[in-house]
Amino acid sequence: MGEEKIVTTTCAHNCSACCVLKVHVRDGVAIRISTDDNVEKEGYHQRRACLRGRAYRERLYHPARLKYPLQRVGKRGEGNFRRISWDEATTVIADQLRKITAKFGPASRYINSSSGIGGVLGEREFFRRLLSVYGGGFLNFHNSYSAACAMPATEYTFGTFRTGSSRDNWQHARLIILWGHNPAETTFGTNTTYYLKLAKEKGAKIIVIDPRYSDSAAALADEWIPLLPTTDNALMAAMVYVMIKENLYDRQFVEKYCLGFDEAQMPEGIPPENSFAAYILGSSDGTAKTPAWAEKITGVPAGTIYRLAREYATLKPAALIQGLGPQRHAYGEQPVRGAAALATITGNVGVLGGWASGCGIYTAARLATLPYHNPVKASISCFTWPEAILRGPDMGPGDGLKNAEHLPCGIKFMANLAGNCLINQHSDINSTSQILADEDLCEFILVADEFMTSSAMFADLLLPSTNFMERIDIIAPWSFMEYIVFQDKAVEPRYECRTGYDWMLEVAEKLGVGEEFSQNKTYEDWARYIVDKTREYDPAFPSYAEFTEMGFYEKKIGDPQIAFREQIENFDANPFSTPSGKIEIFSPRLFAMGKHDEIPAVPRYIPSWEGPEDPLKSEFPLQLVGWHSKRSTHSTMFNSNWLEETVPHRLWINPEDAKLRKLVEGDRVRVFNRRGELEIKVKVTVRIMPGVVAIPQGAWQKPDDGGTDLGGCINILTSYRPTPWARGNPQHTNLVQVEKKEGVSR
Ligand SMILES: Nc1nc2c(c(=O)[nH]1)N[C@H]1C(S)=C(S)[C@@H](COP(=O)(O)OP(=O)(O)OC[C@H]3O[C@@H](n4cnc5c(=O)[nH]c(N)nc54)[C@H](O)[C@@H]3O)O[C@H]1N2
Ligand SMILES: Nc1nc2c(c(=O)[nH]1)N[C@H]1C(S)=C(S)[C@@H](COP(=O)(O)OP(=O)(O)OC[C@H]3O[C@@H](n4cnc5c(=O)[nH]c(N)nc54)[C@H](O)[C@@H]3O)O[C@H]1N2
Ligand SMILES: [Mo]
Repeated sequence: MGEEKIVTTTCAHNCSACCVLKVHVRDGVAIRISTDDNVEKEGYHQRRACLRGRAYRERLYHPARLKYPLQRVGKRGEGNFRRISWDEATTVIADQLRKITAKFGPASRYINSSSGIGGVLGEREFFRRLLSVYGGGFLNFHNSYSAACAMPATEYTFGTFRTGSSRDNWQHARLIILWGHNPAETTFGTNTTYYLKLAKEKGAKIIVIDPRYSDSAAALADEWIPLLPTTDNALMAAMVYVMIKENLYDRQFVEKYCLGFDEAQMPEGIPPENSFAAYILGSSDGTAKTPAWAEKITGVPAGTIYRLAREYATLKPAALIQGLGPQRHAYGEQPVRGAAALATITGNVGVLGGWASGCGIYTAARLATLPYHNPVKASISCFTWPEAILRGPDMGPGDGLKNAEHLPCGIKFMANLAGNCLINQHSDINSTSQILADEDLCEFILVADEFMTSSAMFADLLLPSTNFMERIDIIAPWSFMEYIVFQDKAVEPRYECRTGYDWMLEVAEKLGVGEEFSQNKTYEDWARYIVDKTREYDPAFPSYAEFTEMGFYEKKIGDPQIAFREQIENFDANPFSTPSGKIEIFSPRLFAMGKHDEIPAVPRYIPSWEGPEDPLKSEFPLQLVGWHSKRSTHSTMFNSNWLEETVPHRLWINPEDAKLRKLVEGDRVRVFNRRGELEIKVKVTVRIMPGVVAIPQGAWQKPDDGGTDLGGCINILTSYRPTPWARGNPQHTNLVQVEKKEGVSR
């Protein structure tokens, strides 16, 4: 038996964190995975990995891994493939690129949003480079499935989406509100719950606002306030109502830093009844947004709303930290603008222990990316790719198209690399499958993955990838980006699996652009390039040799970093980067869009389609939300039996709703609406409020012959109806019915 060696690396997937994985390797085989066991000391916190990273060996050695390139036989989407050689595979890609580019031009080529590889040397990054050196670029996308609404809503309010501060701020907060935020499962950067626990130890009260009693509520909260999904803005508006009526908001702060809170700060030329206060008091629409009004909509008792408003306005400083769940909804732009308004009028922006709210991105470190130049400027919202396939040339700026009045043609070449957003992670699987199956629409679909996912089933050509244990890369967490990690290679690639750069180089050579693509660099040379570029931004960053030896670089920040501190401390010299230089509670740019019902200029409660006020509720009475659970990162790891044992896939349902349907724990049910149907077992629990059910997102779709999904993938039920302004994904907004599956024993 050989010696055991330990290779230190980190997960590559998209949970937002980068924790320490120590891979114990003997005779080339990973025999165990442990994690950070360094001694905790002042300034050093362990970056301990969660159950997913610790369970990675099952994925690495999974018998179902893709082993060699596969080419489709039969109809697209049926899932029949034949084995081909890598030489054949790269020839097919080169031929298709040549043909489709000649026929339709560069804007017909699209690289789908994907998050399987978090490192900067991922397949998607290199493919962008390939398409920029061959054939004149590709159709861009903007937004993300993660924060489609949060990013623009935050930017329009504060002039930037970087509204996060460093987490050591929280120890100075007296109150923390986790609003639709569940970092105990979603992590939001390694150790976020650790910082929240520190804050609690120092005396902060923690309130969680979520339809579910989430793991974060269980682990951290002094109080859980359940509310019906899509109704956050009604609760927010009523809080503002209380603050105005009881004169609890920070008037001086509002007068100095805000646009359009009340009549006094409205921009010139806009009728004053458009102010936020006019909406709240009902002078513009005849409805005062009282706690009694909000109670009927949200399900939160008026008394609780009064108390919450008073607490948030008076326990200062206070941090209202929002997750991204509330914005993955039909009118997801509004809760983000609403929370930002609350943080602003309570004077919690730019102060130690406060929190500006909004999407809360915080970065200290900066990591370089691969170079590419894309001459195509047109960009679609990433959620709208099925529309771009179906009716690309008819899409215009009203459909979220940027930098173009229309597209020259639909998407004809689709590259889906390290992602599952063709099917599993995109909405409305049944209608999306039809679009993808039509070979006259999109002419070629290239997929690279480790497994036969539901997206991979639609590939014309399917490539087997290495996983992150089988290659090096450089990566940083996307939430609270304070450090950069070297992802070391632990074991050799299995079967015929290859890393993206490797096969793309072959494609580039077949297209006659090998040297332009590679610049004569090996894969590792590109890692060196990234380090050298990163050192240009940050001279303290180590050399490649030092970095790979240390495995880790932390950007030292010193005192707590506070977003907008400069603006608040010296406003005249440092206005906000909005057009008015102020925090735009009233947004003149949104007002100018002229779509006041769905894209209001001040944050508003908009009764949602498939929300609690939709008449469709008589047929589909339950609101269904998804959530990002600890057992997987999206669909990655959902095929792990180890994790299924730890966290079984269940529909959460309240005992009241279960009783109505004569359901008991573990019963198998049908969950359905007009878009589709799935089967799943139930967990009957008071951890979810009545009227709402929840299914973790990420389960693998497994359709039976009739199209019912036996895998329990929520996206068979979700809607493709983009949000009005961001054109984002409303994947938590759904009405469904739940029925016991007859004839099935538990
Ligand atoms: N373990 C794990 N961690 C992950 C991921 C993962 O897949 N698995 N994914 C990562 C990625 S890419 C992202 S974008 C983030 C996602 O992070 P989030 O978007 O914040 O995660 P969600 O679980 O969708 O939503 C957070 C909470 O919002 C609640 N919620 C749903 N609807 C509403 C509503 O209308 N109002 C309120 N107040 N609450 C609501 C949900 O019950 C949930 O507890 O997580 C990251 N972290
Ligand atoms: N209903 C609903 N749907 C959602 C969400 C929701 O909250 N509700 N959340 C949305 C969000 S926030 C996001 S970010 C998206 C995420 O959606 P995706 O970006 O599709 O993420 P994953 O499902 O993790 O898919 C990643 C794929 O990459 C593969 N992979 C992993 N490592 C490698 C590798 O090294 N090489 C290659 N080639 N492949 C690899 C995995 O096997 C997996 O198939 O989902 C969105 N979909
Ligand atoms: Mo995401």
